[in-house]
Order: sequence, then structure tokens, then C-alpha cells
Amino acid sequence: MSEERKVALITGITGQDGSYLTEFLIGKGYTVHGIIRRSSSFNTSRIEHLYQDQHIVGKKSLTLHYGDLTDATNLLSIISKVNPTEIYNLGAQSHVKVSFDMSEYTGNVDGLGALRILDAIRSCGLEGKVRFYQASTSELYGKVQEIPQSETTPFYPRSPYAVAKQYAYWIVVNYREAYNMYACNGILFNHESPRRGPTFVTRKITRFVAGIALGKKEILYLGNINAKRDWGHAKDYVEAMWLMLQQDKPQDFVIATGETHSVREFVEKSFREIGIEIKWRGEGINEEGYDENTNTVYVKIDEKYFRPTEVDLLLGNPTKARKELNWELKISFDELVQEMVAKDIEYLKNNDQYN
Ligand code: NDP
Ligand code: GDR
Repeated sequence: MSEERKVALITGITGQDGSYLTEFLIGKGYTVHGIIRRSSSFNTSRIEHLYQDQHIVGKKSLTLHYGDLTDATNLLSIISKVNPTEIYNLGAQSHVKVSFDMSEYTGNVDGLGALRILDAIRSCGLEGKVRFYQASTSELYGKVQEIPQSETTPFYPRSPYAVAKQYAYWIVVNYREAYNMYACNGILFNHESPRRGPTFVTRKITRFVAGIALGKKEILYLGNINAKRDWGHAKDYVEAMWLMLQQDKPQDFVIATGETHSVREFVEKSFREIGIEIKWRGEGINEEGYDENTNTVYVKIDEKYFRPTEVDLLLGNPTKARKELNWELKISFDELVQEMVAKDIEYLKNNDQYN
């Protein structure tokens, strides 16, 4: 008997989650196809270690295709050519603050992008054959309605990013019900790693702390340090994406740690990794983080990082995923911070500066 086909197509493969998911799926024996955007410089650094030129190695486990979530014809052509058994839609303009500056573009990519893939699946006649994962987000909960947040908590999106993702969430539910598609939303809370984009707050902090450890003398400017997030490790979260597509019936799941920490705490913990205890003084925009022993100021506030509408507190309840997917968190918050600071120090030691 022929072996079961395991062919995954990933949008957003060059991003943090795309890279971990690709590693995970190749480890499970999948053939992986990824959609990458044309860029004037190389944008595949996160997956470079997985990509081997097909002319050099015999068996090819990763193939890349040029494409974009705004280009329906291109998506249709890739899906019909690849004939995937699973599609993971991770591609997005994923920065919440940037979405206030690029609201229409964000709506197009993050909202309509999901629709374009679902329609392409239908046009190829694959709706009964392919399983679809949508990268939904805890940003849907936005303004706090309930703590902790679960699959039944009402949405109240607070940014163009979150509003676009809400469209994507509901179009997935609608196509599942209307066309009997195996399509799931993973409502993932924040997840980080050494591969996190450098403009997200955790990586911004750990890169800065690495610089201080290696003797740099700089100030870290942050926005709202009172915001609280439920931060997990991306490696744990990509496993949950895969698990959602291996069930008997398609459902939506919250993936979270069940713990919340403020940005302030993330700063303190990161500095502690290099032996510095951060204390806070001043108020509001004048608040600063400093080392009492040396009276050195390391952190200041810059209004430019404030958002027009903020999400104050996210805390997820992953009970359903634990019970129904048998999903388990393996990496703790402390381990996450340790790994991020250590990897940034290592990187900076070997590279002089970030490119
Ligand atoms: P990243 O920002 O690291 O990666 C985003 C990916 O999307 C990149 O590969 C990027 O390509 C690609 N992309 C951007 N615009 C387009 C476009 N127009 N067409 C095709 N691809 C595009 O995000 P993460 O890996 O952190 O997140 C993955 C997904 O999960 C995103 O959809 C995000 O919104 C969502 N999410 C993330 C969470 C998190 O905490 N990380 C939590 C909940 C949801 P390029 O490299 O060329 O820029
Ligand atoms: P978030 O992540 O908006 O939760 O979206 P981000 O790390 O950008 O912000 C987290 C919180 O930190 C506050 N903050 C700052 N944020 C940034 N980026 N830079 C700063 O200097 C700064 N100072 C304080 C923010 O105001 C916010 O409250 C991420 C993305 O990955 C989304 O794609 C995903 O959907 C959600 O997580 C879940």
C-alpha cells in the first residue's frame, strides 16, 4: 500500500513561527512548501539551515515559491501545483503598532489574505482534501472582557491588525460551516524565541540587554511598560498548530501558558540574567529604570511607542487544548527569557553588531 501523502504549504515561512513549524514538520516526515515574498535582499535567514538546493541533495524536503497574500492568481497557481494536504496560513503584517500606520494594507493581507487562500482551495476542488490552519490571535480579545480569556470570551479588537484578524477568524468559521471544510483557528497568545522579530518588545529588550552585557552604553526606549502579556515559546506553539490539524473534526483552540507578566517584569528578568537589578523611579513618561548600585539609567519611556488604543492585559486559558489536543507546554517563562538573552549575547559576540 502507498504511504500517506504528507505535504504542507506554509505562508509566512520566513517568519518566526514559519521557521519553527518547518523544522517540526520536516521532523515528522512532511514535504514542506513555503511562500516567500520577493525582496531586494535575502529574507530567508530563519530557514537557511533547512533549505538545501535541490541540485545538491537528492531528496528535497523544502521548496520555496514566490508569492504574496495579496495576489489571488498566484495563490491559486501555487496551491494547484503543490496539491497540499495541509495549509498553514501564517503570513501577515504582524506588527500591531505598524497596523495603525498601514491599516488598509494590513486589512488586505491579514484579513482578505485568508479568504484568498480559502477560495483558492475551493477553486482547486480541494475543500474535502486539504486541512487549513489560520493564525488567529489573542489580540482579538483586545479590551478586557473576561480574565482569563478562553474560546468563549467575546472579541473586542483594538487595532487595525486585530480587526483584520477578526475578519479572517470569522471567514474560517464561515467556510467551515458553509462548505464543510476542515479549517481551524488557533487563537495563539504571544509567543517569542531567539528568532522573534527585533521590533517586538521581548526581543527588543533581550537584544539591548545583550549589548549592555558586552559593554555598550545605551538607553532602551520603551512605550507602555505596564502592558501585560501571556508569553510562551514559539517552539511549543507550532506543535499545537499541527495538533489542531490531526483531529477528527475541525475546531478552534486557545493556546497560552496561563500566566501573565508585565513588560516591566520582562525588563527586570532580562537584566537579572546579566546580574543587574533594575529599579524604577519617576512617573508616567518620566519613569526610568536604573541600577541602584551604579545609579546608571538603562530604560526610559518614549511616547512614540504608545499605541492609539492599547491591549492592557492578556491571560489565556489553554484548558481545551490541554484536554482535547493533549498539548503540553514544555518551556517556561523563565527558560524563555534565559534562552533569548543568552542567544542574543552569543550572536552579538560573534557578529560585532546586528545586521
Ligand atoms: P512574523 O512577523 O515573524 O512573520 C510574518 C510572516 O509573514 C513573514 O514570513 C513575512 O514575510 C510574511 N508576510 C508578511 N506580509 C506578507 C504578504 N503580503 N504575503 C505573504 N507573506 C507575508 O510573524 P510570526 O511568525 O510571529 O507570526 C506568525 C503568524 O501568527 C502571523 O500571522 C501573526 O499575525 C500570528 N500570530 C503571532 C503571534 C506571536 O506572538 N508571534 C501570536 C498570535 C498570532 P517577510 O519575512 O518577507 O516579511
Ligand atoms: P503585541 O506584541 O502587540 O502583543 O503583538 P509587542 O511585542 O509588539 O507588544 C507587546 C506589548 O509591549 C508594549 N510595548 C512595546 N511594544 C513594542 N513593540 N515596542 C516597544 O518599545 C514597547 N514598549 C512597550 C506594547 O504596547 C504591547 O502592549 C504580538 C504580535 O506578534 C502579534 O502579531 C500577535 O498577534 C500578538 O503578539 C499576540
